[in-house]
Amino acid sequence: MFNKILIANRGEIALRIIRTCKEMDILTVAVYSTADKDSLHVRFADEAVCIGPPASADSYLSIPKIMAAVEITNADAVHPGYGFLAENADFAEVCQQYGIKFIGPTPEMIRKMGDKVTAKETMIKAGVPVVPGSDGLVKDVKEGQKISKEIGYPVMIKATAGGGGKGMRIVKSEDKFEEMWDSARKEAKSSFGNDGIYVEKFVEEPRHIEIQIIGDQHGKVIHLSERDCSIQRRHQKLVEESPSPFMTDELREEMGKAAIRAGECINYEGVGTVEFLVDKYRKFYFMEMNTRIQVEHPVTEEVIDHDLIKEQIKVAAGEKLTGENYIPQLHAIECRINAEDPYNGFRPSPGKIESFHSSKGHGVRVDTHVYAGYTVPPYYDSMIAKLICKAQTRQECITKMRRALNEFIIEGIKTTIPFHKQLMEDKNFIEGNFDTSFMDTFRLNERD
Ligand code: MV4
Repeated sequence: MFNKILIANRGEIALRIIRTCKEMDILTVAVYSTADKDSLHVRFADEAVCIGPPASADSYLSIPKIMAAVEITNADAVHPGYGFLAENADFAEVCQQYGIKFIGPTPEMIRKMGDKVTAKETMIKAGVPVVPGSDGLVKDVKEGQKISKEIGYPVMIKATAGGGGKGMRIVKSEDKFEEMWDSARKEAKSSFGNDGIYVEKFVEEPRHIEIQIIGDQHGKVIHLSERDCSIQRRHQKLVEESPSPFMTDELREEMGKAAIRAGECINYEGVGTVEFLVDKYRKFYFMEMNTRIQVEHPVTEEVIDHDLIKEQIKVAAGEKLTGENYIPQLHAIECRINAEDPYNGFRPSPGKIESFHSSKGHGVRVDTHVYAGYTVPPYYDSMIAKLICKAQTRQECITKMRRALNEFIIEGIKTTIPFHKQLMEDKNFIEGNFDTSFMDTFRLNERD
């Protein structure tokens, strides 16, 4: 097992990783920018190293600075958390070269899944269903139009370096294709420095359902069931839950098998998520694979009663997986609490938290790094807490979430709590009647 892990991250996930390390008797090193000097991850780690000014590029995204911190503290592993360097194959490679274990998959696996066309080709080989579309990259408008005519409009233009909706366009008819193609290419070029484009059939009214997997270094891959992440806004997830209200035992069996095949075909090592689009007929299609621990991992932890960070560290240290596929026994929902004003287009609302009282009680979990008197810096992600509730049934879980939201007090800054309160009263949400377009039509009532 590792002696000392450096956590190359900040916020709630840095704290979350430190907690598990302590329970495993592993020493911890925090790294922090000057904006985070009063953060709890700095206080709770065994050691802390300042790695630079607030800008991420000069601190949490700086490979030389992180490696210098590894060197001076003599850490033998790095946990990247999510975001920042978590899916940076070059960083994983530098760790490898220095003999430091990057807690995650190999650089090759990260690269393969990071390029969407390569990922899709890999999935076809593994027998995982994918959305019908172009055979790899499309070279020009003419070829794109020819393929689109064959598969039928509407189609989606996607960037191979994409993710998070950048460089993505829906095209409804042939006469719009050229314009969409040009703008998608430009956006992909400026966002990723890569203008490789592919085309696929547009899947109507899809749900976003993802399967959590974990693989060890001995070729074993299991799945830990699904999370429904359809409640999103501009590709930012707001609420996640497990099981999906749309799931059936049969569909879980099929999607679970497909996700395991996806992992097995690349000898996947570590925790990962296979994202699928699921249409109204319950047909599912591979969308992308995330090669990291995700924000919403607690939802799975609650329904299967296992610490995923602990399992992740164990497989990274070479331990064999013992468990089998897990099926949810309870229901869990996570509400992301962001320092944003839901009444003003979810505009960021950094600043000083004057008072803070977190919800408590049976079946309530709050993962957060903030406290009364803490100042939310403007430089990073606006998520300040995750409120996770679990109960026997979805209905009870929603009822508990309403109760927990009502006792959460955060004063001094605006948060997304009022949005979550109204969502938990929404008829369509309660009935499980939603897809990824839910937020396009959801309207917040006036401030109450
Ligand atoms: C799609 C799709 C419909 N059809 N692909 C959005 C982010 C990127 N990872 C893929 N995305 C989508 N790909 C086809 N062929 C719809 C989306 C999509 C979406 C997917 C998951 C969650 C929210 C979404 C919101 C808008 C569009």
